[in-house]
Amino acid sequence: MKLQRITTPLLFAAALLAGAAHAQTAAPVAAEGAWARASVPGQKATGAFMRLTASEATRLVRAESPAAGVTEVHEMKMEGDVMKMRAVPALDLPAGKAVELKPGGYHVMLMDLKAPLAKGTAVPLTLVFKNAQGVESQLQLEVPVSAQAPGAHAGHGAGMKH
Ligand SMILES: [Cu+2]
Repeated sequence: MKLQRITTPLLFAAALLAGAAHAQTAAPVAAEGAWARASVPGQKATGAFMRLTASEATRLVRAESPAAGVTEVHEMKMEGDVMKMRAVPALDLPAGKAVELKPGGYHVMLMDLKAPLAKGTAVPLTLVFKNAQGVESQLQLEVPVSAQAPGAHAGHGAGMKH
């Protein structure tokens, strides 16, 4: 009985510490080939793209950037002959499987841009993930701004507009 009284608070403290440690855990996700499409003055929105690979299953639930008034995770796909875009509440990232965010597919949408994204600069982007246990983690990126995907042929995809 005496032992019980001592161990219970200790276990409780250990659980609290474990919870605190979790909150600071870095996202189990690697981002490769990230780029954001340069925008011209007057253009209010553009997209950011990358390849995400999670080491343990998680979901991309949110994106934030100081460069945009609104940042959303979008999906673009053909519906009949029309290319349509919509916000997705979460993007599943299975363990060990690369998920592409690319023009014409999933992308991070930067809307209500505060200033044009100039080629050769970088835009700060925070990706927020939530795992099956509901624990959130973040990945901070400095995304290079470019007219096209790194390694893409000149002009390819240049006609796509949001
Ligand atoms: Cu979009």
